[in-house]
Order: sequence, then structure tokens, then C-alpha cells
Amino acid sequence: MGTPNAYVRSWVEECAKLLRPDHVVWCDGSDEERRRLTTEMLLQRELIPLNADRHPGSYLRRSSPNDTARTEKKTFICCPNRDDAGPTNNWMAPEEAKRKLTAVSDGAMKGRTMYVIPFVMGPSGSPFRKVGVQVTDSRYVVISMRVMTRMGAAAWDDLGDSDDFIRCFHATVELKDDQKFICHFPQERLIWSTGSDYGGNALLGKKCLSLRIASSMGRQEGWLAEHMLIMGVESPHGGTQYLAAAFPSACGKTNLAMLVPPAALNGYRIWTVGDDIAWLRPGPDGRLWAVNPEAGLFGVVPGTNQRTNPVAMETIARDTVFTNTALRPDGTAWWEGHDDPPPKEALDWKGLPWTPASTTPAAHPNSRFTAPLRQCPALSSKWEDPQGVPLDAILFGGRRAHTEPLVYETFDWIHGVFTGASTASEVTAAAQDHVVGTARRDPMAMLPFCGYNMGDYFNHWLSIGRKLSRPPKIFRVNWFRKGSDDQFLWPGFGENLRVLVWILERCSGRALSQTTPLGEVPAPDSLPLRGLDLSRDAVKALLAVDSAEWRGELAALREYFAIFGDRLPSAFLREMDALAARLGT
Ligand code: SAT
Ligand code: MN
Repeated sequence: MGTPNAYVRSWVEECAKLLRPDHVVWCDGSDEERRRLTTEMLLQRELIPLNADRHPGSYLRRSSPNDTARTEKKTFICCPNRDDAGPTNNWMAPEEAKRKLTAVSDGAMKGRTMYVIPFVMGPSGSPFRKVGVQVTDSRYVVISMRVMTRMGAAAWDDLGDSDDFIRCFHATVELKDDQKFICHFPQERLIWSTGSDYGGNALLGKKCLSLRIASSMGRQEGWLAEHMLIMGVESPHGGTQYLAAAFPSACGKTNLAMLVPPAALNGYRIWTVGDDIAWLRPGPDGRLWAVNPEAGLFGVVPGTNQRTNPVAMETIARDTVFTNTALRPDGTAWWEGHDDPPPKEALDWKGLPWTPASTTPAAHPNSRFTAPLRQCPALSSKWEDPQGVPLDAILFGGRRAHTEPLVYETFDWIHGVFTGASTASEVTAAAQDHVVGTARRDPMAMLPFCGYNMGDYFNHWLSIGRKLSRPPKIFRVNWFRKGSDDQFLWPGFGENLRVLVWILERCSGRALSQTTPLGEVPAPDSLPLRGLDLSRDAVKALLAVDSAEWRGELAALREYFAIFGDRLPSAFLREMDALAARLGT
């Protein structure tokens, strides 16, 4: 069963020897296998069937209440030298990590089944693709990996007799904090995760492989693994341009990747390539090419509705697993921000009675949907192109109530990389160890996901730029700026296309700009705002650059970048001096 690959067999044997499962099942990714596992989970109440008319083929899954988001303080980079993990990562020496993990994992699958999952990240036949093998005792993880990755025998064919696969070890153990470790060993291309079966901690193809391990592989092999959506914008004038955009978790990547053009911009079409992860590689033509390594969506549910994201609503209308939403008496899922008003009664995400008078949310703020990307009606025909798509623009964004303009274009690649590295964002519910709403630096939205020293990572970004004769232009965006009345100034969602149109017209040399100390903001009247109820003052406030405020921001940035010591690119020091000069200090 499984594969004749000797490296895989011996590693799986090693895992089994430690974990001592009663059974080992080699998964094939088939529909029959999915049905069998689903039936078992239904019998054991690990899954709750949803109303078959309203949610065909869909289920609700409730997590353990202490296991609903990524756990950054339990996430470690385990490389021999602490400095190579850098000041932004938790580090543990590889031997120490293995000692701890061995103790936690010892006999952890007694009485249970160990599943062996072969999977490929990236389109088949793509030079970008990577093979992974995950062991796990969680059926939820198996059925989720089947959606999120290309899982099954194709991975064995792809691997042949090579040992070039990423070893992904997952054991549920007890869902308790002292059993929880999400450890990455970049030198060995090994991931070892225990004590959690939450998505980002347990679907090891996702953040662990496709970002943390992949970023480290990309550094060696000359490419980038990024926390970015990828989308195509087809213009009524002909042609489709592609862009990638990095935003921290739960800041609207899925919504942007699937946006529906507002009426005033009809004629434009959006094509989704990916909503969370992009692997970027310089092409022989001097452009930067992007693929989405994933095959599914693991999106934030609350706030998703017909107005904010009708394409996602259609995508999740069937064959979807909902994790930690509320359940209505008619067997349908509900969440805060659903199109339907709050139900008179429901079960909340923990399965407890809930009414509109309850003081806690019905759905967990980080509740998620898991659905195949193939179900997305806006899916790009290029989503499985082995070469990917060529990028015209890269966007970096965060959630900032103040300071950051709606959009600006950076002056060149180096300034763009510096600007991406300076991004700060207010914390969301996607990770569980921080105070929601406080701002923190999140360079390139990669703070929790970079598998090595971020100072080296900045240098790697600069070196990629040297290989690009036609680099994408780099922009900074902020949909979340607020006015003096504490209300959002910008409507967001589909209207964000207006900003994308300006960006892409800048890329083709058509839209006008005006220079500020930060970069080029849209010239008056160059943003396509027709049909939008937005005062001139609001537009001015959205694009304003307050030099005094930015002098403070720059001081904070200098302090932040100092943590990287001599790993910080000297180009960043020059960028800060140049910014200071432009701000008039
Ligand atoms: O890390 S997850 O994949 O669970 C989601 C996110 O935080 O982006
Ligand atoms: Mn993400």
C-alpha cells in the first residue's frame, strides 16, 4: 500500500514507532475515502451534517474551545543558530525541540489510526511544485488537506524514488497548551506539530510548508514564498493584468481576490488565482511570475455575505466544511455579518444555546470555511498554469485607522521593498496571543510566517529585484483609514476595484499621480470615483500625508528596524534617510 519510495516508507515507520498507532492508513485522496472518513466522523459527532437543501454536501465542525486560531507563541523555527531564526521568530535548538516533541509524541496514537497523506503544493507539472507527506491522527485534517492541497497518488508519481519531500508530522495529542508545539526544521525540511488541530497549526501544507519552510527553500533556490492573494483584472479595453497583494490574516485578502466590480466599472472582470499564498519566481523574460500553491480556500466566515463577497457565498454554497460557525434550528449555518438577521435562537460555535441577547458572538470571530477553489465562479483559467501568471503590481497593505493613505505607488523596487517591510497593522482574531486592535509591525504580512531571519529576508527581496528587468511596481494600500468621526472613510469591498484600476493604469503608464514624501498618490480626479458617494474632503483625507505624523512614524520605524542589527539591508538605512529628507527633517 502507499508508495514503494524507500525514504517515505522508512520515515513513516519511524513515525509509527514513536506514535504507536493501532492502524496505519495510506490515503489515496479518492472520493470514496472522503466519504468513508466523513461517515466515521458523523458517527462520532466530529462533524455535524448541515441542512442538505440549503448546504448540499456540507458540514459543521466544532473545535476545542481553546484551539480556534494560530498560536504564535507556540510556533518555533528550529535551526542550529538562533540568529538565523532572527528577532521576530521564536527559536528552539533542534535537539531540544526534538527531545520535547519526542516526549509529547511518545505513544500519542495508541488506540488511534495514523493516516499518511501524500500531497503536492503547486500545479502539477509546475517547476514551482513541492511534494509533502503528512502523518496525522485527525480525520478533520485529512478531509481538509484533501481540499486545500492536491492530495493523492499523483504525489507518489511525482516523487518517484527521490527523498525530496517535506516531512510533515502531526499528532493531535491533547489539545492543551503544554502539549502544543508547531516546530519547523528548515535544514531538514521537517515540520513537527502537536497539541492542536486548528487549520494553520495542523494543515501542514498551508502556513508551515507553503510559507515557513518554502520561504527558507526559496531563499536558497532564488524565489519567494509570500502571504499574498493573486488575481487577474480584465479591463473592458482588452487584456488581463495580474497583481499580488499581501495583507495580514483576516484583513480581506479573500474578499479582494474575488471582488465584484461596482456598477460604475462594469466591463471589468476579476479572475481569482489564489487568496492566501503566492510563490513568486523571476522568469526568463525578467518579469516576476506567481503561482498559488494551494487548491482550496480556508477563509474567515464572519462578515462574509452577498454584499461583501457574493463570489465567496457562491463558492461555499455546497461541499464546504464550516468550522466554528453557529447552527440554526433548521440545520443551517449562521455567523455575524450573515445576510440573514440574527436567529431568535441558535447553538453558538461551542454548541451552547444562543439568542440575540447573548453577550458572546454566535460564531467564533475566526470561524472558517474550507472549500475547493474549483467551486469559485471567478476562478482564473490560469490558476493551474504551470508557469503561473506574470505580475504587473504588488500591493502591501495593513489595517490602519490613521497615518496610511488609501494608496500610493513607491518610487522603485528598493523603496517598494522598504515600504512593504515597514507595514504595520492592527491585530485581528486570526492568532490567539495578541490584543485585537493594537497595531504591530508586520513586514510584508509575513511576521508569523517567515522561516528565517527577517533581515536576511529583506535582503533576499532586494536580490530578487536585481534579477528582474521588468519588475512589478510596488504599491501600499490601506482600506481602513478612519475620519475624525471614527468612521471608515473608504467603502471597501467591491469599490476597492477603483483603486486597483488606478494602480494598473499606473503600470501601463496612463494614470496621473502627484508626488508626496511617501510616494506617488493619485492626482486629483485620476481615481475613477464616478457613481461613488464620497465628498472631496473625504478623498483628500484618504490621500493625506501628514508630515508631522510621519516623522513620528519614521522614528518608530528606525527603532523597529534596529532589532535586525547588521542583518538589516544598508539600503533600508538609506531609504529612511531619504524619507526623513522628504519629510523635511
Ligand atoms: O493560518 S491560517 O491558515 O489558519 C489562516 C490565517 O491566519 O491566515
Ligand atoms: Mn493567511
